[in-house]
Amino acid sequence: MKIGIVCYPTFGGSGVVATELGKALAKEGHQIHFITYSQPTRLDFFSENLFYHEVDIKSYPLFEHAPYELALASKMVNVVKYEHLDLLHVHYAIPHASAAYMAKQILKQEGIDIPVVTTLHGTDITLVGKDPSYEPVVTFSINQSDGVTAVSEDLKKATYEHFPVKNEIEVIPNFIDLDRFKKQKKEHFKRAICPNGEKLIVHTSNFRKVKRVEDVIMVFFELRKQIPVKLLLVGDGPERDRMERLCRDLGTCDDIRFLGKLEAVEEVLSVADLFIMPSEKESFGLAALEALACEVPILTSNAGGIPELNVNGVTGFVCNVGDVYGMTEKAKEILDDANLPRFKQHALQRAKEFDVTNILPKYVSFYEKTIERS
Ligand code: GMT
Repeated sequence: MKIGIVCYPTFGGSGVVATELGKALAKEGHQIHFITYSQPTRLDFFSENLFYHEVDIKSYPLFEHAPYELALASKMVNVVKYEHLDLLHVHYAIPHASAAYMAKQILKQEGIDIPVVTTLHGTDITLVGKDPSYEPVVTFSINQSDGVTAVSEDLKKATYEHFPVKNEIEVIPNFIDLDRFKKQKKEHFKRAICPNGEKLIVHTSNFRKVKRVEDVIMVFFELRKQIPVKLLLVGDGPERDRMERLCRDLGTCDDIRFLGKLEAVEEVLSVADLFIMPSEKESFGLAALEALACEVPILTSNAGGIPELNVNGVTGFVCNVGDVYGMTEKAKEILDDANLPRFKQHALQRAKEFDVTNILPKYVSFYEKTIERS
């Protein structure tokens, strides 16, 4: 198939999933055309089946905000027309699904019927999408898509709860490439960070409020009173300054390192003993799956779709959002030498269920079904 993939090209989970999906499809022989405003972060290798089309956003003194959606729709029209695409797959509803609808209508005038698949990722539904300033357009464009998928059962449920959506939504969970995300030998790195055999905790996120990074720090603060631990915080975002201040106020700076944005997050995960994801909202929790793949148990909140990934008591523990003391107790249980090897083993076993080779066929058959129907 010839497939156009539209996504955010940044570090965010939806862009990562879209890019990894395109790469995996290309390896299977499909021709993939990425349509984004800059080169996707994970689009890091050459393949005769991968193409990248940059959306050219023209600015003009009249525009306070350049109309990205129009530039994107125009680019979609041209790529579908000249590359003879079979299907457009847009990741994250805003504004990709509505731009795809516009492109579809324009192409219809020229006798081309392009099927559109929309994948809902989370905040496009649970946070931004349900805001009255976007809701009517989001509802409309989901209903106009020829196929809709969501990355978890919880997100599917949330979509039906928040929007008058009539379309059938198919759940296709996120996936992981176990060839890339696997435990690597990085003992020297572990010794440098934990010279006295401390247990190492890792958190990665985009440091937005919804990630509750302060809970990671507070769990660490409580835990540090009881066992020797160190904390690595990977990523960057609006909350980072506040979190650095919190570490200073708590006097924990010597044991916490802020690493900023990292390409090779799997190298850090390879030396971790525990991954914490205390999010307020999380449709799937791709970062937690990346940790599991590197044999790291996960301590998570029970938000959104996380419990569909984290098997309570097996791959880690699931606690109520904001339950810092409960999380501290569970962290201690996981990090106990009598338990840790078992949790690590189960982490890898669970990650294998989400291996790209298991999930890719679900997308391929969804595409085939959608093309056949339209
Ligand atoms: O988590 C974010 O803020 C980024 C966001 C995105 O759209 O890039 O992530 C969402 O999509 C990921 C990939 O499907 C999911 O793993 C994340 O759980 C989801 N984030 C939220 O629901 C908050």
